[in-house]
Amino acid sequence: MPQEPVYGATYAPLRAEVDVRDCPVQGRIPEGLSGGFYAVGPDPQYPLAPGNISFDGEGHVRMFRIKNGRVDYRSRYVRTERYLAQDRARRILMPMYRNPSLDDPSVVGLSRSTANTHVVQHRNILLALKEDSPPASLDLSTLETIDPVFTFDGQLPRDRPFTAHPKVCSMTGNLVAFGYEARGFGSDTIAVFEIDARGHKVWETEVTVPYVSMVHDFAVTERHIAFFLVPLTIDYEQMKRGGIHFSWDGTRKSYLGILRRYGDGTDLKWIEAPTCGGSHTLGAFEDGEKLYFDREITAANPYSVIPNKDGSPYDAARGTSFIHRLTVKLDGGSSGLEIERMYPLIAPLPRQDDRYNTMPYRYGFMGCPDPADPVRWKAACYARVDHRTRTYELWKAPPNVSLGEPVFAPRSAGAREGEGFLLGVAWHLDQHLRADLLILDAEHLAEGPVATVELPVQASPQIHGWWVREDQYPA
Ligand code: V55
Ligand code: FE
Repeated sequence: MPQEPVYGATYAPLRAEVDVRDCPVQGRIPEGLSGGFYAVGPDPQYPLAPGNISFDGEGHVRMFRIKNGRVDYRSRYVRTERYLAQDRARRILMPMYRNPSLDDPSVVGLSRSTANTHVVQHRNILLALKEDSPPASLDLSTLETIDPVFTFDGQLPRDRPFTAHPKVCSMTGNLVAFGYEARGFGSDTIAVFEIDARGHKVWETEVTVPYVSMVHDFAVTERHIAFFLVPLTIDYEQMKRGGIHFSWDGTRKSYLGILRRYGDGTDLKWIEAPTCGGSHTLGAFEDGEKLYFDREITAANPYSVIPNKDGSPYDAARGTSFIHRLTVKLDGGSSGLEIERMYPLIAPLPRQDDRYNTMPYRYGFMGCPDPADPVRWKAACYARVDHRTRTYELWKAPPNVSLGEPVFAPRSAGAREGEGFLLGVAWHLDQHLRADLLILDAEHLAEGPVATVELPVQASPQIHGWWVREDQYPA
């Protein structure tokens, strides 16, 4: 059964690869909604080894392909090098999250990627991402794995990490990405780079971090790149004891780092911030004078599955995420960081209209518990926040429903910001996790789904998802 909370990611293993043609639809698929909703999550190929965490399950990708009012569903495991080796051996060969010291000797030198965290379209392929490795490339239509270690034609060395949260630059169309621990296991280097729409690496630089920790996401604006370092630090002692890669070290400060795009990285400034956690970017932009970095922030360790270094138990209240705006002057100084909580919504997986990844933007979308419900964990909602009015609109799901991270699908390539649909998966906790795809009008969320696409079974687990418009598929 899924862990709490009931909104956000659902981690219950499924293992079955599923094909359903012409899923039943309640309501009507909106006119003009054509494309694919892709998502991925960890779905352990074999039961997790004792002490291992859900973040280490093998990546299972799924797709709702929507066209001409019909919906076909398909899911496939990513055939990573790890998956294929374990499939042949019929057992786990890499038993601990990002700790290779316990690996079976037969897999030394293979990619450890689970490809389980995010999927992003790039040119004519789907990239399945795990932040410790290069992407895996998949066929957009069949979900077959094309290349388990996709190096952008040799431009990314096969031992280089690639973030699960690259951005598509709204102005250039470049895929802007980074990898941390870039110069080998435990290194304090982040490599930052851009791949243009023709697949060519057009820029790369390297910067150094104040301490080595999980750098899960970042911010890209027209002229700058920002990292927010939180103390989910590498823990060598824990790994020596056979544990996972990270623990939460609440004795460390957080840091905001800003550098210029297309520079050599020497202008990077780290600005100290109060100790806090959180992982995901909602949106980011600059206005010439200031940079604005909107992201979820927690008071302490955001992950129940990652230990606190001091041995204290996970604190759910201090681990909840709220959307904050980080504002900083772009005058090259290293002070004046402002951090403001924007909304009372608990929202660890916020998303924007992805056509605005690097630009001023107005709307955010997220799953969250009902802020008016005293039993906060029991009611799942989808919300749209409006930065112009600092208000939000909610749709509250029926009871016993867990909602996955939503994605925004524009009504058309040229639609206004936020004009389109919000898509998300609802797992029914009282129906053995049988799932529906919900389609809501993103400008009228409170009215609830305009279409509900029914699966006969559980949907595979999900962390993050991506929308591919019809015009983005290869001809
Ligand atoms: C996250 C998830 C991961 C991971 C690191 O949600 C961070 C954040 C599914 O694996 O490896
Ligand atoms: Fe993420």
